[in-house]
Amino acid sequence: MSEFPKDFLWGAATAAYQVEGGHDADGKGPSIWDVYSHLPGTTYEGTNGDVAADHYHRYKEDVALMAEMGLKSYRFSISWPRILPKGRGEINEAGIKFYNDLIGELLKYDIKPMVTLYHWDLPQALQDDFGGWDSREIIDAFDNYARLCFSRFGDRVTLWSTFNEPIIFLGLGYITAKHPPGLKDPTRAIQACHHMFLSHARAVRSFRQLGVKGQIGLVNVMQPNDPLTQSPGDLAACALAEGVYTHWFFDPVLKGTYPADLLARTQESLKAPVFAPGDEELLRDNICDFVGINYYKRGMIEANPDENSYEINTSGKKGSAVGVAFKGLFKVVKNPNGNFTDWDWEIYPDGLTASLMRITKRYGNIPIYITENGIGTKDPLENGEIRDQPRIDYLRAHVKAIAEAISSGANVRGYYHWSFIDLLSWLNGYQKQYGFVYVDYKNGLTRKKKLSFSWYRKVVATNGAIL
Ligand code: BGP
Repeated sequence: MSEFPKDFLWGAATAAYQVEGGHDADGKGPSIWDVYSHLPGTTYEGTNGDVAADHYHRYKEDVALMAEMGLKSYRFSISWPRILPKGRGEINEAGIKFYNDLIGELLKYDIKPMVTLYHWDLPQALQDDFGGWDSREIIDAFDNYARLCFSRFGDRVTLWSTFNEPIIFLGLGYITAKHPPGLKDPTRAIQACHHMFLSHARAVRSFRQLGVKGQIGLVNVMQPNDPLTQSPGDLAACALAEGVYTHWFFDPVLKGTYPADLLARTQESLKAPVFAPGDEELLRDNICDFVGINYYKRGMIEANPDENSYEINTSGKKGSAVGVAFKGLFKVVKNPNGNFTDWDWEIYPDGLTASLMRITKRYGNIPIYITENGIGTKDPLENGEIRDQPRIDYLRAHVKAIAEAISSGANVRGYYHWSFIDLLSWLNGYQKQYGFVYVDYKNGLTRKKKLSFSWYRKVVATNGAIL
């Protein structure tokens, strides 16, 4: 017996910068990641996405593997500078052709495309011209880019999301200085975040004005937070973390307003976000159709009287994580009883059930897609095989956790494993692998199916019943 609805979308995901390569092929412009990853000391051992898995040139082979697996849907992102090399203005038709070909290939096998408009690779030209997310000019630029995508691909793509994980690209870009533009400025982070919400709302409005047949949503990383102890300090810190990670990022797109208490507190302490006339109405009138959640781990939260700390484990040496802490607010600490990956991410499937139920409780019967979930491991090729049993164990437990949430009333419509194929991990290089398909970087990027490939194929074929 399967808990999963009949038309449940079993899928897998990637993102343009991490998988495509072809960084300057056929007229593509540079993105902020093309530039940033080439600056010394920014990524693990200087890795970058110049070539990545070379999906740009090998998409047919990759889609054939998806078809062999029986995937119902594939989530990928469009590289903004591939189709608009300067972010606006002149269109690169070769870039449009690539996505048309990819979509055509997917549909040939009945694989439903789910498109992310922004998975972090902002055209560098927009960063140079007006400071990217810092400026309100981004709202028009993003809306024009979204309209271009809707008009060129909207006849065949029916599932769209505007942004992937705003808390990560804005938090790491503007507070912890780990992503471009590499700043430590919380006030600018909050204002940039406001521009992101407005860009999202404008794109949702355009989607409806253009009459695209389908649904549009936004993807957040979901980190359910739990207090380390029941002390009043830890409980208050945990409530704040939950507000920051969850309510701040879901309320504006699902309720059309920021959480009032947190907004007042932020405007008082940081003097941001600053609203312009019309902003409130734009958010209020453009609630989106679904939410995507990316789930990897939970957060254990403690009060933090200490200094800021932004060090994370990017080496894969277990136990080397210092942890993230925000002075006077909260600290994300290691669960003393937890089970961790080599990158110190807690493996906690119950957190996925909890996340789905928290979303359902706060936002009602909103359709939810799990847009990412997976485990980063070092998958050795041994005797020509990749026996990634930890991935299968991780997946089995997490898919069961979803079934549990569905039977308790969560409206989950699909599940996308991260990732379909091995690809670049932004700060962790190619040694942190997530795929069902192995890419042999030492041997001409040949593809090889891992053990998890056949396991997931059975999950898809039985609509989750083999669990
Ligand atoms: C999410 C991103 C993905 C992916 C994944 C795994 O935050 O949306 O792009 O990278 O996390 O993270 P990492 O590669 O850092 O292990």
